[in-house]
Amino acid sequence: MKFIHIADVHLGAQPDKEYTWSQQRGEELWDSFREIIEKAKKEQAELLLIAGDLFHRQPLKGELKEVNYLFSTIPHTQVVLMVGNHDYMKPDSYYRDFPWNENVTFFKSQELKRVYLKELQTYVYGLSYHSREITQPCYDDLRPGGEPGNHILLAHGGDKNHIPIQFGRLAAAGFDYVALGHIHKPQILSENKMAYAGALEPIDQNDFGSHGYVEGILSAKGTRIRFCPFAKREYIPLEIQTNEHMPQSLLEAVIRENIEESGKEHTYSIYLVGYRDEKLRYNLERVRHLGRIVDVEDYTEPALDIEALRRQYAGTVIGEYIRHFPESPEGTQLAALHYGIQALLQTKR
Ligand SMILES: [Mn+2]
Repeated sequence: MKFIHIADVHLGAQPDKEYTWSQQRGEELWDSFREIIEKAKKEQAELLLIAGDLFHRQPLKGELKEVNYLFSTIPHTQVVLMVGNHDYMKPDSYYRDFPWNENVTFFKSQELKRVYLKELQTYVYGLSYHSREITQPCYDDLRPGGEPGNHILLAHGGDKNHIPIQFGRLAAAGFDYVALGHIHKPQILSENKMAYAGALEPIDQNDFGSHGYVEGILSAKGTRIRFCPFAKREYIPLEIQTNEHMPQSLLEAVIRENIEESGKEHTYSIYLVGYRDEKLRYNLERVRHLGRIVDVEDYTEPALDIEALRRQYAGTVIGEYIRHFPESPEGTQLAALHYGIQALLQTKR
């Protein structure tokens, strides 16, 4: 049996608020979800597992209708859905009595339940969040039943306030697969047994790295899973090494080049590290306009004018210190010279 496991789609989120592309990014979350449905159809996945936080907040009725319509376009795929801490089931939530399409199984209760998907000879275990936080470790003592067939756990959480999980114990519980949601970074926690699919698309600037879904096959030989990158964009931290011979224009050229190389579609946080000309302060506002940039931080230090210091402090401890370095030091020697002089100047003060 072929399955697709997704989580944390966060429909309704508006990533990168205050940036010009924010609204478009919100649309992209929907596009990606639609494309996953297409994928399930094309790949003839028999099971689509959605491990919570499909929505970023309470879904509107129209949004549930849209999602349900999409599910109806894959009638040969069984969809199993739970809600997470973001879209948790409020007393007046539209989730409560929404009439799902017949290929959709929805975990309504906060108590752990088990459903049997007859055509797939598969039991799926799960619950839904009825509050923003659940601090009880609901999954730790869970064991699959002994009936023949596949036994899958669909779960959301894994931190202190969202169902803490003892991962080693859960991996050994005996499930054929544990499909996890909540942590946005995709990670296979137990080979072919247990994984966070991660957010389908990265949602905020700390969701670094590749995002997508988990694809798996359950057979008599056991379970096989792999992570498939799928997201349209990534958040990339970009460290730019500066030096005192790098004026603003050159800095901008270097950043532009880096962005072109890694992909203009991605969203960047830029960190400037190294030395800069003593008199220069980089214009970070200009840097912000070089691409999809959400953060620029300047950690550069002014390069000292060694020649001037050598003259000024001739015959003193500082002059002596400088004398021990070659004429034009590089790399660690240069760093040692700078840190040393700065320390000595500080002591002097
Ligand atoms: Mn969550």
